[in-house]
Amino acid sequence: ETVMEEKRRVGEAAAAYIEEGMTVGLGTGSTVYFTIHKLAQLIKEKGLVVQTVSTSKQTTTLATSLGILVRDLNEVAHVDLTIDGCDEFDSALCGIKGGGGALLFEKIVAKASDKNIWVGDSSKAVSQLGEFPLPVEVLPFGFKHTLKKFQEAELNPVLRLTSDGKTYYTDSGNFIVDLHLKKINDPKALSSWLNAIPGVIENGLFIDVADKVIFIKDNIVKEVNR
Ligand code: DER
Repeated sequence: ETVMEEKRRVGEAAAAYIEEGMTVGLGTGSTVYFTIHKLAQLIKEKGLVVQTVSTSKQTTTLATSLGILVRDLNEVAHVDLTIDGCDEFDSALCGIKGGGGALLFEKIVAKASDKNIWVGDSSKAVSQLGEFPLPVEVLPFGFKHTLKKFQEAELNPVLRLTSDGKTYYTDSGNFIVDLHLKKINDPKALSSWLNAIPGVIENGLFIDVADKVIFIKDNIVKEVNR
C-alpha cells in the first residue's frame, strides 16, 4: 500500500479512542490529518460532541474548516487525549518530533494531556533515535551564538529554510535548527543539555510522552503501549 494509505489507516484507527465529551488535543502533520478528518466525520454523522485544542495554525485552520470546535488551550481545564504524529519512535516510545515545525506547541499540549497517542506510517519505527534530524526551536535573538554552541559540540546544525530558500519561522516567530546526529545515545542527557542553552526554546526529543503508538508494520496496523 502507499504511504498515504498507511497514514490514513493509522490516523483513522486513532480516532476510535475519542469519546463523547472529551477535550482532544489535535497534533500536526500529514498522518494526524486523517484523524482530524475522521473526527469531523464522527461529529457530522454520529453527532459526537467534543471540544479540541490545537498544536499549530495549520491544524486550527484544517479543524475549523471541517466544523470542529477548537478552543484556546488556556480556556480548557485539561486535555483528555492528544493524538499526534511523530518523525521517529523507538522501543521505549521515546520519539523525535518537529519535522512539521510544530514541536513547541505539540510538547506543551502533550504535557497538558492525560493521554498521548502517536500515529505513524511504516517509516517511523526505529531501533535508535537520531537518523531523522533533531529539530530545535531557537530564539532569533543571538541565534548565531546559539548555533556556534551546537557547532562546537559537533551536532551538525542546519538552520531550516522554507522550500523557496527563505528562513523558516515557527508559529511563535522562532527559528528551527535541525541537528544531524545520525544516532542519539542518551536522549535524556541531550535534551537537558540543549534546553539549558538560553537561546534554545525547546527541542524535538519527546521522552516519556507517548502512551501508545499506532503504526504500520508489514502492511498491518499495530499498537504498542508504554
Ligand atoms: O512536527 C511533527 O512532530 C509532526 O507530528 C510531523 O513531523 C509528523 O510527521 P507526519 O507528517 O509524517 O505525520
